[in-house]
Amino acid sequence: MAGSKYAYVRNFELPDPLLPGTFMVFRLDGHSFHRFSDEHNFAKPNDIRALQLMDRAAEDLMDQYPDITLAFGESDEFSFLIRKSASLYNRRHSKIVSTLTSFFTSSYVFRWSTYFPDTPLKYPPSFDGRIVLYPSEREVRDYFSWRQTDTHINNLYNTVFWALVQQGEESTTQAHATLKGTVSKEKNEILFSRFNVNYNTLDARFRKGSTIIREEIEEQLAQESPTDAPAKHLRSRTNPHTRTVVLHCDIIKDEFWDARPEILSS
Ligand code: DGT
Ligand code: MG
Ligand code: MG
Ligand code: MG
Ligand code: MG
Repeated sequence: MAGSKYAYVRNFELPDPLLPGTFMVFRLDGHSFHRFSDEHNFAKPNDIRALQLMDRAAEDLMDQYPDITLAFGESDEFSFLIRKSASLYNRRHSKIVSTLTSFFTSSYVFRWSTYFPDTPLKYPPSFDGRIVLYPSEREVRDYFSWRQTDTHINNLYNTVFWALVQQGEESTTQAHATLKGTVSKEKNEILFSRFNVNYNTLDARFRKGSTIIREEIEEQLAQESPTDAPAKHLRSRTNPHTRTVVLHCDIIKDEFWDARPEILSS
């Protein structure tokens, strides 16, 4: 079948395969959510509705793409681990990034009113997406440790900052100055001595972010550990034998990974 005389332009579309046999980490992040969170009156420092909506969109994405074995989210971002053997869209880079980013975004909008029943969307939110390839389990572990450490650093800062502003009656400029150069221990001390808050007793969702795993339904019931305290179980729409579970637990230490070898195994 001969194409039209214009069809040669197709040759300018170059293949963009991702290296086989490597872990893909797909991360998306809300575009200009500083503004979006202001315009939609997100609570400071953490809006539970906004965080739960992010978790829900991430669960929708995991349900749609069985190659995702793990997700981790904080603030306006989510990271997804795609198994190294995945042949998803023939590992075409743009196809994967654009389709997954689009699906997450439309789920976020689709479910908005469930989490924000009294707050109409003022304009369409968008997310950026990227994929980074990692050759071994070590880098994947370190990647997720990096994100959870970031969650801790940001949340501690934001918690003290908004306590100084909302309860300490400091201006935002003063609060920034108060915190400038302080280490974690000093931030914890400010929270405790001035606001009677023990940081370690704050909601684990805020301190540890959201980790989403996939579990077999029967097995999971038998193995449920009280320390994991699953916040929610969502039965898969695409595979009725599994469900996603949102956890707010440590993923830096070995324990989490040792208990779930399937996350990294294929
Ligand atoms: P970007 O990602 O470069 O397009 O710019 P932003 O503005 O999205 O910046 P980013 O991603 O570094 O920081 C996330 C912003 O989202 C940050 O300004 C705080 C806001 N945000 C995220 N979650 C919450 C929340 O639960 N409550 C409030 N008040 N703001 C939040
Ligand atoms: Mg940014
Ligand atoms: Mg952002
Ligand atoms: Mg962000
Ligand atoms: Mg098409």
